This record gives sequence, structure tokens and C-alpha cells, in this order.
Amino acid sequence: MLLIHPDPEPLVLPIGSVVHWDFTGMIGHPFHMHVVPFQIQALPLDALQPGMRYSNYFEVGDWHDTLNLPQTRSNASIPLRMNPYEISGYSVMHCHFLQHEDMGCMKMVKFECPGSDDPQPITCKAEPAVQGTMPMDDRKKMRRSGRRLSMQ
Ligand SMILES: [Cu+2]
Repeated sequence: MLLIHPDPEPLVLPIGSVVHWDFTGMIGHPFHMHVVPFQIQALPLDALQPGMRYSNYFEVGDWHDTLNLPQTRSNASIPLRMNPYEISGYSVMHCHFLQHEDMGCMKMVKFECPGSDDPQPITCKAEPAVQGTMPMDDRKKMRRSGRRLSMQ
């Protein structure tokens, strides 16, 4: 998948699905995803160039909207997953360096609402998120119920 703009073909991510990515080719580019966060599934040590190490900021199991990797091997891949939910329509993912973004290092994303004819619905009545694949499932429920969160 190339990040390039203008982009005639958005990446379609169906709401209610669990999307697995083997993330490659973004060496030196902080990857930023709008709307839906992704979960880091692994940070393989053999993906790194000699002498490199992962930042303590990124750990396996973390949910983030931006991933900034150290120098990786050219054939390395980092497994990520996401679960598009609720908010549908068009968005983008892009390099978080403004100069790169302005030069077109960007891809359009369409969060598609299964069964909807509306090309840009605001919310989707599709199947709910898959349990265990959502960031902060429990915190979201607590927030809705008005209970105060405690960080653990
Ligand atoms: Cu970049």
C-alpha cells in the first residue's frame, strides 16, 4: 500500500471488522492514523537494524494513533491490528512530518458502514466492535455510565 496523494482509491476498512496489518516501509516516517487507533501486536527484535532499539514509549499491546519506529531492516514488518467502529466515512492516514504530508505522503481511508447506502454517514449502525479488539472497552463503558476512571 502506497501513501500518496491525490489518491484515487481509498483503503476501505469495514466497520465491525478486525483489520490486521503487517506494517512495512515507513522507516523514518512517523505513521499517523486518524479516527481509529491501532494495537501493536509485536515489536520483533530481528526487524531492527543493528544497534537500534525500540523506544520505551511503544510496547506490545499498546493502542496508539501514531507509530514512530527506529531504523528497521528493509524487509521487516510490524504486525498491527485495528477495529473500525461507529464513526464512518472518509478520513486519512499519513506521515506525521508536515513536510512529507504536504508533499503527498498520505492515503485516503474509507470507514465503510456495511449495508448503508449513505456515502458519508456520520455514525454506523453496523455490528458493534469485536470484544477484546477495542482500546479501552471497559473505560468507554465507564465513561458512558459517568463513573470516574482510575488508572492502573
Ligand atoms: Cu514522512
